[in-house]
Amino acid sequence: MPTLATALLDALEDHGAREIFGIPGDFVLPFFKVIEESGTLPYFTLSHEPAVGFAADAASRYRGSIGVAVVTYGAGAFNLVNSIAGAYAERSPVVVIAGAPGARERTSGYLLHHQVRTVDTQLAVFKEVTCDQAVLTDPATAPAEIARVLRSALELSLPVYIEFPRDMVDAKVDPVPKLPRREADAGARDECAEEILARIAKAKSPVMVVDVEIRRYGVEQQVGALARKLGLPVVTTFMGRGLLEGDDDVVAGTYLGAAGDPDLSALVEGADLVLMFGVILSDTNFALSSNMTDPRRTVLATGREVQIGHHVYRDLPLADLISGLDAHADQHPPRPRNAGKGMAYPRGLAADASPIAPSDIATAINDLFDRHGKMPMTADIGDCLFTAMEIDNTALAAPGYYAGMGFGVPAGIGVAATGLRPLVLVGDGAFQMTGWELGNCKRYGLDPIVVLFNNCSWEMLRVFQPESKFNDLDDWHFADIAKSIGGVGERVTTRAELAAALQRAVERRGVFSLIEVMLPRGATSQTLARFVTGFKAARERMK
Ligand code: TPP
Repeated sequence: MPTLATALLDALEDHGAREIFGIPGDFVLPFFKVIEESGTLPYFTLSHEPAVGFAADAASRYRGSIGVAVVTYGAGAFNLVNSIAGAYAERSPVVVIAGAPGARERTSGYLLHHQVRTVDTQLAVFKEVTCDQAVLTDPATAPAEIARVLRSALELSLPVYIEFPRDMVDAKVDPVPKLPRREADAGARDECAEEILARIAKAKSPVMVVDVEIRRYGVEQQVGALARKLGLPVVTTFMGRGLLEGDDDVVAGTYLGAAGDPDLSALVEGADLVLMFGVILSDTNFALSSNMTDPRRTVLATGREVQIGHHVYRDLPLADLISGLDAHADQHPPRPRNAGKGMAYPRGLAADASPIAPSDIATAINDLFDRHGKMPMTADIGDCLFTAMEIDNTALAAPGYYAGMGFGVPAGIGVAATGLRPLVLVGDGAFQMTGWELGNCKRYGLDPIVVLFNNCSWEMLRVFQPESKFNDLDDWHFADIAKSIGGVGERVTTRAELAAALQRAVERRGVFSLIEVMLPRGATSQTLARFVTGFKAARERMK
């Protein structure tokens, strides 16, 4: 009979986990020992729990499977809450495994260190930011509980919480079963697919809008193929940027409403039918839009539901819907192909002695991709994410909806842990929060390339409130610190230096590269400038 610790690790692997991120503490030390000694999954320890959550989230996004974050009771777990909140908001199935006191300790009469109000305060908090929870206090029921929460994580693509009391690690248990995926009712799936196809057949200018759930549910390729079959143009949302990389024949670009390419916005806003697949109906995706919530022209498939006009098909997973549409599509005459005109991204940076503007970074990266091939990316929230919209469509993990700072660097470490080499975009404010996690790259031989937008400013806030002096930050000379934490740092101030530093970084393997790009305060990418103008105009209209 396996122990609960080994059964849990085997179950994580069975359900698609490929690595573990964590920080130990006494309540989780016995489990960490098993993690290390069993060798079931490789583990990566980081410096601060928010980064553990971001790394697990990004690894999950890139793998299209569960991510794992292991932390200690209380002080560790509460440090993780914000990252898991972000994972919940952005539909990322991170499995939180939190240590906890054993049964005897719970009734000792003492307050336990790391305890807040009651012993179960931690569970209560995580109930708000996870979709299912299990507290492993009974060896007889623990395997079934683990199986249930892991299925929930995969079915709902949301974080789950497993509380692992430290006295349970060696309990003998049965292996954890893998529960079958619950599929859609075939009748509902077919009826829904037929209804949508009939609407497409009647529409004059239909368009498909896709967002992160198509990756979370592993149907990205199928959605691309369906769009091709139906002759529909596809746009990604802001949050969904990076989806369908390589499907340039169907992807017209990223829809940014008033902040984006006017032709692309007209394609979406002028459509008489908008098929939204896996879309988060958020303000960051659609605040600058005029009519994206009009039920008369929208079909919205999200969160295992499909809303058509004013009615809803419940419990209809996206994967079933897409396969239903594919199966029935042949009965409808194909439309003439309309893929939009595609996006043109800036190229050919003049490598001269001019100061660097944010959009120059996009140009330099596009040039780099032309020479060396595309790289996967992570980005933080800040102008760096808006600049990412000017870079070729390449895989991207970023907090485009939850917009929590500090994601970029640890997410890059999470992606590097999956075996890819990411390019990380981050602002100096966000780097101050989690940039030091780069010091963990050396131990694991990870070599992300980090492009740090140093404008000595919280520029995203300045654009909305230029009069406030609190948006001024000091110059921390980040590149100077890279060497002492095991990487190579370069500070660049001209376009020529930027292009050369990127080239050197891509050729340098085995250590992280930090390119600190000095930008004047007040300079933003063209995309952010348009976003701010559009946002302010929208706010005026709401008054
Ligand atoms: N705290 C968190 C965790 N997340 C946030 N989004 C904010 C605060 C509010 N906020 C949004 S953007 C921003 C702040 C403080 C400034 C970001 O600064 P920086 O990373 O330097 O990027 P820049 O805006 O200069 O491009």
